Amino acid sequence: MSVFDQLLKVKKQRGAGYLVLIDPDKQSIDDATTLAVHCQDYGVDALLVGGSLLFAHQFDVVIQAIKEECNLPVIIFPGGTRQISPYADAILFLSIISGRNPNHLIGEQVIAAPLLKSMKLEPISTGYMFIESGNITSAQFLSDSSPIPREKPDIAVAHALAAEYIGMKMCYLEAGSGAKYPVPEKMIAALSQHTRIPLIVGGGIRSPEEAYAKVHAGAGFIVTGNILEKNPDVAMIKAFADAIHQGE
Ligand code: 1GP
Repeated sequence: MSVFDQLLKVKKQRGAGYLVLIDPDKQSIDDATTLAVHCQDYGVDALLVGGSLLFAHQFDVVIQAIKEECNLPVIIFPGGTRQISPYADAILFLSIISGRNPNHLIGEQVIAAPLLKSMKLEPISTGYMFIESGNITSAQFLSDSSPIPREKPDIAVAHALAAEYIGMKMCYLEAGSGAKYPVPEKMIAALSQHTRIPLIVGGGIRSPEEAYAKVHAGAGFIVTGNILEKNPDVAMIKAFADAIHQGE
C-alpha cells in the first residue's frame, strides 16, 4: 500500500492523523531516533523529516537511523532539493501555491522529479499554502513568498480549489514553524467545506486542545514540531495523539 493510501486509511479510521516533524538541524541523531520510537509507541501516525535550511550534513543518516529503529512511515518534508533521500518512504512533493515565485511553484520540482524517479521515492503532490501568522516565517522569507491574510478564508479556499482541480492530492496550511498564531479554525472550516482533498495543518500548534480544535474544524492531519523538540515527553505525545484521533 502506498504511503498516501496509508494516510487516507488513518484519516478514515481515526478521524484525523497525527504527523510529527523531526528537523535534522534541531536534534542530534540519537535524540531524533528516540523521539521517533516514542512517536511509534504513543500513537503518532507518520513522521515528517525536513526543515527550512540544512546546516547539518546528516539528512540521509538521520533518516536511516530512524528507519532502523521505527516502523512508522517516514515522509520527507523538504525545505529544498538538497533534502531528498532514498531511505525515506515518501516525500511531500510541495508547490508553494500561495506564492507567485515560479521557482517554488515549478522550478525546484523539475530539478527534484528525476531524482525521485531514480530513487523510487513516492511523491505525494501537495499544494503548500503559507498563512499569515503574526511574524515572517523562515519558509516565507527563504522562498520569497507572501502568506495569505489570516482573515481572508475565501482567498485560501480559492487556492485550495485550484490545487484540487490541478490534481494535487493534499493541501498543507502552514502558519510556519514556531508561528505566533496557528492557522485559524475559521479558515480550516471554510476549506473543509469547499474542497475535497485532505488538509494538513501545522505551525504554532502548542497544545492538544488546539490540535483538537483544528481537527474539529476539518483538518485531516495535524503537524507538530517545536513542542516535542522542547519537551519530548511521552505523555505529551499521547495527549496530542488522543486529541487528534477523536474520530476513532
Ligand atoms: C512547520 O508545521 C510545522 O512546518 C511545525 O510547526 O514547529 O510550530 O510545531 P511547529
